[in-house]
Amino acid sequence: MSTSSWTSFLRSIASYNGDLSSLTAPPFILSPTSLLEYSQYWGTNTELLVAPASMTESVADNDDPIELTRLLAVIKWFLATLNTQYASRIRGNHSEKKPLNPFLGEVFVAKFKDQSDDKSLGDTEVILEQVSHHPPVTGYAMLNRKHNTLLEGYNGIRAFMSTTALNVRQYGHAVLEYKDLDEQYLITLPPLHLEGLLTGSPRVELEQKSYIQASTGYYAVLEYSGKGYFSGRSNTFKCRIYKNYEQSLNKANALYTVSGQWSNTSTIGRGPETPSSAGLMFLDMNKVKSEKLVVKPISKQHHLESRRAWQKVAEAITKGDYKVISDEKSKIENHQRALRKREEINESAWERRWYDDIDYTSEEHQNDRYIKLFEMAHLSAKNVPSGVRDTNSKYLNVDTKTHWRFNLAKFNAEKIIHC
Ligand code: HCR
Repeated sequence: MSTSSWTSFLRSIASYNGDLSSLTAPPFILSPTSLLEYSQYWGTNTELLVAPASMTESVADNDDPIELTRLLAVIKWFLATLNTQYASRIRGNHSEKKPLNPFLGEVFVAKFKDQSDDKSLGDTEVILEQVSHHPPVTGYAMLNRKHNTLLEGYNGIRAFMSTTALNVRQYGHAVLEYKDLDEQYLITLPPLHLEGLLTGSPRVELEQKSYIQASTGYYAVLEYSGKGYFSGRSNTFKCRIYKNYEQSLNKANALYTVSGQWSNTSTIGRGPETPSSAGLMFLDMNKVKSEKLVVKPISKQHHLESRRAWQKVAEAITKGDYKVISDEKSKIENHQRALRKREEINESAWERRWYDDIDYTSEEHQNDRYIKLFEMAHLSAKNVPSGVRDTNSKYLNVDTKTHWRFNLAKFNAEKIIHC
């Protein structure tokens, strides 16, 4: 990559604000992968994902309530997803690149195949759909039928530049459900920023806080920092676990604290602090098993499936052929424009395949279990950045509460596109 083209790219993003799709990037900074695919990483670690499903009283090995043991297991899984979503995906010589901007209705389906000897994990189906283009929003679901476990949610991003970093706020949330236990976990999505733009090697650092609210009441607060705050290391976090939200108002009430690097190792201790070097090993990311993602060959994919739809653009990006990239992208964009025009004329809207938009202000959703989780954690259920408190005055004038939710019945009835 030439220094001058990188510098001119940096100059072009210095004044940039908002929708990442409007950012014109030179070929060397383009990724051949659609942003839609990035949500697959919620499902990589099947063993950790399904572990809580079989944690009942009978497996308890200390005096902790089993509900607390399950929350700790959910936190293990969550840390492993942070690693795959934000770090291990670009390990080695790779750095973050600008992903392809998914079109409305684009889908990605695949399976994390159970590779265990006794096939005890079951396959995890990955079901992703681009439910909005402006602003870009992806609906995601990881479904493990063997363990009756479903992780579902949606994600939208807004970005703005500061002097040295691209700052990203995530909108949306995830809900993990162990259906046999009738237990749910609301998970908020942390803010992040891209470091290393000036040196040409962008990488993600998580920041501020994210929360996990269990339907059992247990509550976890994760605090993130990069080099130099908690320690001199990147990808550092501290996670305190409480009996409930109210207990979290005083850190001294923490039942456990887990700390370390979400991309490496972490330790656990009882109470509000963990000794930084001692402490009991909680999770060693190097030992976490990932299952293999199996995607249908492109020739067998539907034209709405990511890798088929973007095939020519992706090939051109790999070859660095800017003319073909731009021609093939234009074809997709023009087709999308024509579809939107037709919908406008027919006064119709693009029908989402497997996700519904749910208005939490409507009467029929007042007893919704997900709203209850927001209330338990004192989080705003409005359309505000993920993890914002319901008391945050900056967002009190936001009135909408529309959220995307996976519709399993629709997916089960799907006749054309299969994993
Ligand atoms: C910020 C980012 C796009 C969004 C990606 C998200 C937040 C998408 C949802 C996933 O669940 C988690 C996730 C992981 C990615 O790390 C994050 C991406 C990292 C970089 C990318 C930017 C748009 C890339 C910009 C490229 C530069 C050079 C301007």
